[in-house]
Amino acid sequence: MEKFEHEYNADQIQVLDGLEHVRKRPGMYIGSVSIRGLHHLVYEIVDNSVDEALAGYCTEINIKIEPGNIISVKDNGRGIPVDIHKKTKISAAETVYTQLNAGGKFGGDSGYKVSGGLHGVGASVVNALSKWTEVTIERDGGKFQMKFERGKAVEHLTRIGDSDKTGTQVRFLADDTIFETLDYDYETLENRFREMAFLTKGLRIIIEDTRGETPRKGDFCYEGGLKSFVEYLNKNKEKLHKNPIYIDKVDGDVPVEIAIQYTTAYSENIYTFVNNINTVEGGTHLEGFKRALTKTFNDYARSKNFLKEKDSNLQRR
Ligand code: 0RA
Repeated sequence: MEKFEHEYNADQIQVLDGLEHVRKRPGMYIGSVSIRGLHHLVYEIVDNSVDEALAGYCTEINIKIEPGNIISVKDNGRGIPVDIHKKTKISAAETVYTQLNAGGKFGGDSGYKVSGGLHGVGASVVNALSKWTEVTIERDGGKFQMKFERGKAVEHLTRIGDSDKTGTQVRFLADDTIFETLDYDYETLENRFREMAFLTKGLRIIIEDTRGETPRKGDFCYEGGLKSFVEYLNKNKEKLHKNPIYIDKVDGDVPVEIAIQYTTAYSENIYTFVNNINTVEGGTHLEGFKRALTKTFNDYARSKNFLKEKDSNLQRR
């Protein structure tokens, strides 16, 4: 294959420095180069599609683990913009995949972003840590494609055909000189994407593993959002009431979603998420919620005289 010779200007040198640093210190960008870091690559790419869903333009995300541990993530969003920057002559799409942090520049104002990831740095980090990356975009009546090797463009964005659809597909092979293993654990990914589907009401996420003899597949779409999540978590438990208590509200510019169901279990299970990220150590959001819930119970108990004047308040755990 013939490769482009091209001279780099100052901005592009900065770009190369950035991606080279990602390859030199991958842990700083994805936490580790163990299987956790490997899975992180997939989450970063899927987060971009989830952002497009949260902006209201994407209804379905298809994730595939292909033979050879190639990952494919395809969405039916608007497609990453393909227009060419006048000065740099580089497409917006290529910029997203080669500039650390460029994601937000193009995706920032498209509705509210509540997906986690590494705040838009995802795509270029994944690109830098992949042996190759291939991005296919459908929009504006065309099908466009670009290819990278270890973060560097080997084929700039080119129109390869017509299309009446819109969307983005990313395929990548993680770099085995960086990662300890390329052997994705299907169940880990499936659990994460089931959870993502619960957290993004109405979004359909399909994951397929076609590496082995018997392909595996998960197809997740929950119109009930967190209510469905709680029903799933409690499916084998004895419930004290049939329907979870469910709140889905926007307060100012803060969307809040809560689902609660009491069971006969002795231990409680509380999961909290902020911007789609599991906040395993809790935080002020959980603290405030618990305090408000306890106060509500106490106020109610007193107003109904379940708690007499001499009684002390119900205490939270
Ligand atoms: C910014 C603007 C527009 C689309 C996107 C970002 C976008 C990025 C990703 C990454 C993965 N899938 C994506 N889908 C969309 C569209 C702007 C417009 O059409 O007006």
